[in-house]
Amino acid sequence: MKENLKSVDPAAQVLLKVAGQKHIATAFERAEKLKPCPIGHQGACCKMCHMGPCRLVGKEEEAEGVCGATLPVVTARNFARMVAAGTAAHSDHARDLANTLLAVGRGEAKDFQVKDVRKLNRVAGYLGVNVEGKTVNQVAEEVALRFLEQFGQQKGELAYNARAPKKRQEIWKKLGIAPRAIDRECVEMLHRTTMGVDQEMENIMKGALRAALADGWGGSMMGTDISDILFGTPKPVRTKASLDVFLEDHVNLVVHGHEPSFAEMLVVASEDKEIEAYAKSKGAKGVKLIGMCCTANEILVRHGIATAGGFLQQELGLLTGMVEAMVVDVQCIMPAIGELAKKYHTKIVTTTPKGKMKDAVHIEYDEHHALDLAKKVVRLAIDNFPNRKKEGVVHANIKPADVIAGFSHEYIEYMQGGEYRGSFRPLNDAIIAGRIRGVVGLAGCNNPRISQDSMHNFLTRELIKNDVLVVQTGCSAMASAKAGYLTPEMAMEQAGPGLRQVCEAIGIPPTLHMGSCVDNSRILTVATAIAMEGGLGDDIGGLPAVGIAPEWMSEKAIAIGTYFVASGVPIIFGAGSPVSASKSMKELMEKKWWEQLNAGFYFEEDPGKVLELALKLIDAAREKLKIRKYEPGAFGTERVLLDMKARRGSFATPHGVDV
Ligand code: BF8
Repeated sequence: MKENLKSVDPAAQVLLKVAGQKHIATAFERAEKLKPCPIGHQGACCKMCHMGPCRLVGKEEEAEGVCGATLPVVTARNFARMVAAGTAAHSDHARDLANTLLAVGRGEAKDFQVKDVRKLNRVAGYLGVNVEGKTVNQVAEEVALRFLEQFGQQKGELAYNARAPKKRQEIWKKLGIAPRAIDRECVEMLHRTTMGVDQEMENIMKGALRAALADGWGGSMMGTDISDILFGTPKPVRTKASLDVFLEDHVNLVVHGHEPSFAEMLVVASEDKEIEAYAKSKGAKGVKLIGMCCTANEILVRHGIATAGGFLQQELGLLTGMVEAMVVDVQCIMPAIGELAKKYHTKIVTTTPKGKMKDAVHIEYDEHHALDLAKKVVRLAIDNFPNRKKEGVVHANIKPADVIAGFSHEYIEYMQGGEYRGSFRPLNDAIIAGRIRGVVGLAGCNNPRISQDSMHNFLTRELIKNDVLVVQTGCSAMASAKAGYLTPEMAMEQAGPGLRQVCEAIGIPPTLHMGSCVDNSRILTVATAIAMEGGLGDDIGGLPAVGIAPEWMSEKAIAIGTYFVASGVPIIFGAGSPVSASKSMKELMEKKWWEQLNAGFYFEEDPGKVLELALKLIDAAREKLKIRKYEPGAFGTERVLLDMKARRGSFATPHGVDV
């Protein structure tokens, strides 16, 4: 690992050099100049009231703030609030989607239709909505209303809790952490962590587990399902990933953020014939839509739209001087892009009342007039094309990597038996036989305090080499995409022989891009399917599976990590621990949670140790399941490289389209 570099992405390195030459500071330099506050970094700063903030760093567990709150209570409260915020972010995203589905069902959002009726009907089943004798739109309306109830219902539990294995549901009930309603869990967590309410570390963390589950099996799972219903369930598509996807002779329009609805319409608008003609009238050959962050993942897995990368690429993208407009909505949008854009001709367009930015153009998105608004934004970008300064254009001149992405739960199932006999049997058998050692969900952000992509790339490479199937989402998937690990050719070359054989037989690459961060819920669905298939226990807890977020930075990542642990998947986070101030918290998360949840939450910054721990946890799970001990190289060593041309049929989609 080249940790001394700010980024291991060669295109990012070129743009960082350009930033230096132009004396433009980016997050990379700001992170160098501004060291993290050591007190807050460890979770030891309490600012829940105005008697403080009380700084408890370096103190014993018994150290108290003015009110008497101890170090474990303070760190637990800080952690729980991160979970609540992360859950709120994913779930508010889902709420907007549910309202869009409602508008579609009622015929009020004419530019959208239900694209996956089969998924709508399956979801209706989960929610207890009878579909007999109803039109697609009537079902969509009822499903949307049922989804909206999940936020504020005053009785019962979340409907999707029932999608988890029975054993897991019993664990949640026994511990009192089965989520009831999404808003309720977020509100209760904020209440309980305010001054003078919950004074017991373990109880606070139980609340955090419940709030996190309201994200994983609530907001995030709803977000994924509604997006699939409205915009289509992903199946493999081929595209490109790099800071070099901008085209000099095109209008470059970047869509950045998280919610997919407006992005879907921008895809339609940018391909419109009239729009193309308008672009030509301004001297461009057409409009190039480019994704960034999780919106990129959404339109990448459904439409094969190229991505400029993840969180740390947003400033670097603008430094190419080729971005006519960057359309943003919510989450992970750096305020710094506003000032940076002013140094170029780039227009930043905000689209939601929830997220405005000084000096940005505000064009508010409304699903009732989605396509008209999308065309308005694309025209704004086109009008800005003549303002691009030719002399300011920078190409990284690094060939963009090919990417194959779009591995939904449905597609993985389809690949293991076809349209009518899809199952997880082949995957389970391969794990039982030891061909596949285990599964790792590699997810989460980039963080400028870590050499960009270094840990993601190192772990991807080493895990597949060790016969571990890697499933990826969010900025982690972007890191693999840019490094070329999402092409079967390259990944197969690096994969261990057992994993390679299985991937060859099933027709999937060893690194599967499953979507955006809300799509971590797809991993929960896959884990449930593996548990229910048989032969590997009857719960998610105990599977030879681990989740890793090696370069995390967002509260959303903390919520995700926590819901995975609550669901039975051990989790390892790099980039420092936000609870390191308290030994009791470490003890709870690494040990006691194993007794209660059959999983633990670890923080480990050393990449080699992260790998070692992940493999150790996988091997321990194998031993407990009494399945064959993993032996490296037991399944032959010949390098069977996947020839994409010869293998084209392997990536046939359920609808018969090759990629
Ligand atoms: O939700 S991985 S930096 S972009 S928070 Fe943000 Fe982290 Fe990227 Fe998407 Ni997820």
